[in-house]
Amino acid sequence: RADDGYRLWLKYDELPEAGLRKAWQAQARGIVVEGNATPTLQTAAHELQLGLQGLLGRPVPVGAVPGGKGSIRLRVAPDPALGREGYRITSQKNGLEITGPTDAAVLYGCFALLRQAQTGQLPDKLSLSSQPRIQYRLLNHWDNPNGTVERGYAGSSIWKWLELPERLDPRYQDYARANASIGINGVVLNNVNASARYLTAEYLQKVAALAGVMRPYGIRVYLSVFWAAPKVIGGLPTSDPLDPKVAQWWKVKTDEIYKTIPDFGGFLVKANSEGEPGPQDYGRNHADGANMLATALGSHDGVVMWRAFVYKANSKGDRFKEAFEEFQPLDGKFSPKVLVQVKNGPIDFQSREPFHPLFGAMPRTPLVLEVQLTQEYLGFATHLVYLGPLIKECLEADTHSQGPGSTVAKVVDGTLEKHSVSGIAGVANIGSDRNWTGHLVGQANWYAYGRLAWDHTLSSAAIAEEWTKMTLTRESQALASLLPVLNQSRDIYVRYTTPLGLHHIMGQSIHYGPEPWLEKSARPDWTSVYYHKADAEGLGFDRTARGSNALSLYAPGARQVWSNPATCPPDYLLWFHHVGWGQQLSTGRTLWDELTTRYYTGADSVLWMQRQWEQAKPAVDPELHADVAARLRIQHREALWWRDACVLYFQTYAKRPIPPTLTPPT
Ligand code: GCW
Repeated sequence: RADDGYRLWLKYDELPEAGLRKAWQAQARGIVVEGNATPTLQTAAHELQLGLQGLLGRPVPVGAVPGGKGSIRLRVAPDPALGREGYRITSQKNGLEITGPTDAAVLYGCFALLRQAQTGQLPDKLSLSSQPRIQYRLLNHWDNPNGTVERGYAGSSIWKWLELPERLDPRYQDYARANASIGINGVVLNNVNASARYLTAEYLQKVAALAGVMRPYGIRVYLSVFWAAPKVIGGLPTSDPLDPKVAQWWKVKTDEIYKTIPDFGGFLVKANSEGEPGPQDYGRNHADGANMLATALGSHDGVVMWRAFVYKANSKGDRFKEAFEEFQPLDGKFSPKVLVQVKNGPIDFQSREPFHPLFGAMPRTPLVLEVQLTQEYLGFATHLVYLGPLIKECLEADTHSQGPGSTVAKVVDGTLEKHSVSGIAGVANIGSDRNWTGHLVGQANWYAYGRLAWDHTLSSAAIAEEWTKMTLTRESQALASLLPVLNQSRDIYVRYTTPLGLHHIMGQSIHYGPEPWLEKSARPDWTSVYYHKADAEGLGFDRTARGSNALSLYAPGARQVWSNPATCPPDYLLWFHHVGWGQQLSTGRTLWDELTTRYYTGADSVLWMQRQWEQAKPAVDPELHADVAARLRIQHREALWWRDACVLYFQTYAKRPIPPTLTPPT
């Protein structure tokens, strides 16, 4: 029986082990919803039923169980220890009970229970509780009204705008179910390079129809707004945030939105970046813009997420510093309904970046962490790259803003700076491909993002294991082959594309494949030479005091880790230093030898990934296995392309031979 990947990690095939199945059957003879059966509780019961029936291979009715024994009870009950969305699963005399302070919490508990069964745990003496550490856990879609997806590699948009609001594609519900199963509670439907169209009455009806599908799954919809909407669709001569007519237009528009979508989540804004309009067009700043929208939201339960990804042509500056310079001085100036959304690193979703210097530097502003699940710079849908380690690396980075241990995670979850709101955003990798994400392992990235948004203390490896067991196999030998592939894939990708802290040397505008030689572009910071700075002496961007001094943006404790080239971890070296080709590194090799070694061993590691994948073949669905195996062959071809392009190009500066150990005789 072939699998096309559509079901994601929610597979619910019958548990193969009779003992395990029996144990669960005894605990799951029926499902009882106690109290008021809200749409979300009904959804919870339905999802639990669907999952258990598949896993146990027999009907699990919703309703009272004769004799009472072996029922799973769903109950909303106040529980101060659980926040708003936390759940508790307990074993009681008559069976299992799933409780939480809200119906959405109970829904999360149902999916957690299913995960236990799917990953092969026994139901006996279950006692589990968990609550999310971050409040707003969002996916950001970069989807356009015409069905294209900016930086999307899995087909076209899943939102069929021309069919809405009348026709609801069944896929919307499957999307909502997948998100709810990992605790995602908000979805920005459209691209941050936004069309004003979404704010028209016509489109708000369509948005409302989608919101109706998401609502029972505890998911709210949000919109990205086009800053000049008051001009484009409002007929005003300006979109100056301090113009009372503009503010009034947004107020009226916001009220209209809430009339149409009562639980609307709020606005996401990209302003004055990459040519988008914004408050600076009128001499105002980001806080003026964000606060005006916050005022328009008024007493509605919604927020403004204002992006800090801003940069413009700046021939003398260092793009690394731009967002910091524009935003850090505004700390304390944003109204309470505003969160500032910051990418994980200062440049743009590179395969490895130092954490963004704004984390820890805006203690009076809640900062949303934005990570990118769509693999714009990480090989689109042809490279197997599990992003758990990348996201964790950022979350665990120590900003030192309030002494050691001031991690990005603690900034983002609000505990370090005592914020009552917190948020995280993942740029979605979802499209109309049957398997949703193009590359099967893209599903793992969607999954890992949700799990980390819920609980950033989970380990990336544990999440990979969960996902693999739910999606591919629970067979232990196969797991032993597959898990190292996932866990090492990101490091391998870095090695054959941008080792040692190289960044932004990919193909221009498409962002695919290597183009380190790019010297001319519309703007200097859209070239490659701007970033790698290769010359006869060496390689890398000097961001010390002798160079752009971007290092000074970090708190002393964090800065110290990177400031000395002799002690800077090699993975970050060329982010901060211009290093001589013959310079001996802490690895024992010269820069040139280390660079070439990483390119060569990185590309070779893709062959290792292929062998590992092959070993798991008997335990994995043939269709899924073949699809990934084919993509791994593309990945190897492209790893060689990266390796040869970069090594040969840098060699024109280094003028050194490729170490003979790396080029075995053919
Ligand atoms: O990563 C870059 C992309 C743009 C994107 C921009 C952003 C949506 O190349 O396509 O635009 O970032 O994050 O705003």
